[in-house]
Amino acid sequence: MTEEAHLLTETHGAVAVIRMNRPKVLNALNLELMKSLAQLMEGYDADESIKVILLAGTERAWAAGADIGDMADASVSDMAQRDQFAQWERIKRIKKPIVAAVSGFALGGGCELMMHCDVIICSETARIGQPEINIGVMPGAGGTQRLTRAVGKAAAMDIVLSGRFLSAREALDFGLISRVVPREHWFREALNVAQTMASKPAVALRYAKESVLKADELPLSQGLEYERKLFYMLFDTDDQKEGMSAFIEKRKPSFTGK
Ligand code: CO8
Repeated sequence: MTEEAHLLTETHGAVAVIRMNRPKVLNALNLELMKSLAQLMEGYDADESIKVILLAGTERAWAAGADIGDMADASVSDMAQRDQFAQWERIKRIKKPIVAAVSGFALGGGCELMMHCDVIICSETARIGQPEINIGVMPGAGGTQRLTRAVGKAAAMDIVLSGRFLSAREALDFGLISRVVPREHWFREALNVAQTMASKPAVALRYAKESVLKADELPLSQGLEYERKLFYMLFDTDDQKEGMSAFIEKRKPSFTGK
């Protein structure tokens, strides 16, 4: 395990694990952490030996939001000059699947970071919310936009305007997260999900992620066209030939990622 500022990294086969590691402030997301996170993810995105990124917090907190201490005295121009959202844009552009392993608090910027991930595995202990309203602000990294697309207007208004915390079960019912797992297995289960995903053909994984994300951006007819083009393009890959031949020959496929 190596240490990179506030992040710890390790690899499990083709899964790169990044653990946020500011436990004293419940993994509050300061600029340094976000910069390192974007940089690490870009590195893994370019690394052929890595197929899936797993982002985790600690057992007590995934992340309790942006670092309030860093923002409390900031002026409008301080905030604009810091341009923290540039780091979030970098994370948005990662092409490989990102699995979130969430335990404990996922609040404010923490909830928004969770929503930047593709598959969200939560311990039953998770407490999820956008409590910015309680400290005089509002969500700023997608909490009014991605959340509304994920859960619909009525639930998003409830979450954002009340600042209340959802349980993992409630978040699952709202469609905000992918799975809830027992507290003692939260990391292991998320790693299993990531490792299973990493055994799939790499180009299909990448196009499938790209296509699902387009559903938030495009009208249905354009989204369907986009999907169809990517579907056709997969017939240019060795893994499509291998996957379909293996099915017909009743054997396990051996994917090369090409
Ligand atoms: N920032 C800085 N420090 C924090 C944060 C935070 N977001 N959250 C917790 N901490 C610190 C506490 O100050 C405390 O430090 P210390 O031990 O030195 O007093 C330590 O973490 C432990 O926290 P608590 O003692 O409060 O622990 P509790 O178990 O009593 O409570 C809570 C846990 C409920 C999570 C509570 O800490 C809390 O409410 N935290 C703040 C949650 C919040 O409001 N989050 C939203 C922040 S604003 C935001 O995210 C805007 C995002 C905009 C986009 C991103 C741009 C960068």
